[in-house]
Amino acid sequence: MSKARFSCTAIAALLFGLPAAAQVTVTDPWIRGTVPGQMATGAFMQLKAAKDAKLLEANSPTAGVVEIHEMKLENNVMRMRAVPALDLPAGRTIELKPGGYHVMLMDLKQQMKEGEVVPVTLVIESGGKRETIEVKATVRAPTARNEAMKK
Ligand SMILES: [Cu+2]
Repeated sequence: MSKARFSCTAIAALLFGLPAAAQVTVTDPWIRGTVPGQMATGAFMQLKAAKDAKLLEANSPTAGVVEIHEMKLENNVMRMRAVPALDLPAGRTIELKPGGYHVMLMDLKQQMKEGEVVPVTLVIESGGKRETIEVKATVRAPTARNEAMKK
């Protein structure tokens, strides 16, 4: 009896989310497929935070090194560089997409084959608290663009 009551309390805590989570919604996570021997690729998704938050880092068991990158046109050349964090202002959809921000997966431990689902962990900071979000990213063809662009 007391055990059942404890379970109800535990479920209530889950439902009402204590302590308050950053509530970052991740939409359409995907990874660009690779060819055999390719050592790096990008992961893309849309992020929307309910409260101001930051994407601090990302991890994946499929990659030895994971960084958050931005792409910028410098002297007519597209260059990418690591950024220390990506701001997620409350209520705004931040798009990680080819040619823009992306999660860079390097030192790949496996080929990214189309149709596979790859776990990626995002480390989010909001209001001084850190939390991790588990994302399941679908591998698309090496030539894939954003889903939105196909529609
Ligand atoms: Cu990159």
